[in-house]
Amino acid sequence: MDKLLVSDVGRKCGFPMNESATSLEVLGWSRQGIAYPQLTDTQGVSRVVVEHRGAYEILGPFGAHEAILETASRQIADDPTDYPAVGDWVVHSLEPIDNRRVGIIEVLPRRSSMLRRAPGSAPVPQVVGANIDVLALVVSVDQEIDEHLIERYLVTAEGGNASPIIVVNKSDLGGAGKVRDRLEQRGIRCPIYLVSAKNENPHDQLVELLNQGSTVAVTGSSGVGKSTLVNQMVGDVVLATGAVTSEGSGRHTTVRRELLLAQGGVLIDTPGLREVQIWEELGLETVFHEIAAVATACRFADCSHRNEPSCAVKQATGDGRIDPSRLASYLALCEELSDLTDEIDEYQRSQRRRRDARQN
Ligand SMILES: Nc1nc2c(ncn2[C@@H]2O[C@H](COP(=O)(O)OP(=O)(O)O)[C@@H](O)[C@H]2O)c(=O)[nH]1
Ligand SMILES: [Mg+2]
Repeated sequence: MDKLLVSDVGRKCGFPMNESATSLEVLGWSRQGIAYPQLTDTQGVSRVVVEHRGAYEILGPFGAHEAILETASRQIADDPTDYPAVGDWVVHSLEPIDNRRVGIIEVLPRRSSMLRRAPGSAPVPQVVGANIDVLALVVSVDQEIDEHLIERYLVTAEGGNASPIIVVNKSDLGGAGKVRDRLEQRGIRCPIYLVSAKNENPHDQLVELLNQGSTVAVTGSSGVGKSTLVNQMVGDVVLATGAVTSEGSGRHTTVRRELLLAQGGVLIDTPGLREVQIWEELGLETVFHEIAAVATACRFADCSHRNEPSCAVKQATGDGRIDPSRLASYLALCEELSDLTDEIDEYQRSQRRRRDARQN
């Protein structure tokens, strides 16, 4: 593991070590099972902690730096998901490539990625969080629990290869057990923790999770207590180093880090994660396990569970084995995905037409 700590490479290059130097281990590397890349003497590996428009803050064995994409990697990045996102591990130059920012040469293959539709009219995906081990969806006892929204998050997590958990916050107000019972009765199978972010001590199971070196992304609606929870987990010591200063335009701007070290692990709190829109159907079967199990008995393999004859899912809903509200939630997500597929097809056709027109 020595190789991953502040290494001889930096010293050899005379690269100024800044005091934020953080080992990859501390940044959550070891749980991720990503192969360490071949590096030259003038390259390092760091993790993206904040993404700005076209620029990044990275943290690693060589300290905290502002970074931009190398020209060569900018040319490779023709798919929006090729660009670095918060949580990514990147290979970068040790020396600045303009007079202050280091250059990102490569984004290492991701173990997981949280996708949403990119802002703007084109139906293209955007990575809002990368290499997340656990997606913690926070709900609270003093806000209406929206099961459809919860299921949407669960599908996004499962589809992106992160393990979901549900955190029922503000348990000090009472009624948290009831929320858990309701979710479990509905058929939601992921771990559900009852916590109070206002407690002096953070919740044992969350601490345990971070202690294993996990990267945990926190998401949920406004007001459920995400910020309070993150502060509770992070504690004062790390918060003090939680801001990076950049001397960009001659004045000091404090940048909010979206990736924080906490309890031996890593917490990610990106605003983009709060507007997830499902992008792929991968997680549907896992989240709606009871529907998937029954659907194998439908007469048609591509049964949409709407009007087809001999639909086992409709039958199971009729005789109470499947909750009609779960089916509604499932069908709504299927319809959204099918609309998205149509939109992507149309978009790609128009792109092709435009390309052909240019060539003629
Ligand atoms: N009673 C109680 N209030 C909480 C708890 N966690 C957060 N709050 C309060 O809920 C409000 C919203 O919290 P905040 O962290 O800003 O929510 P966010 O929008 O999800 O980041 C604030 O007034 C917090 O003090 C909790 O565990 N118990
Ligand atoms: Mg907040």
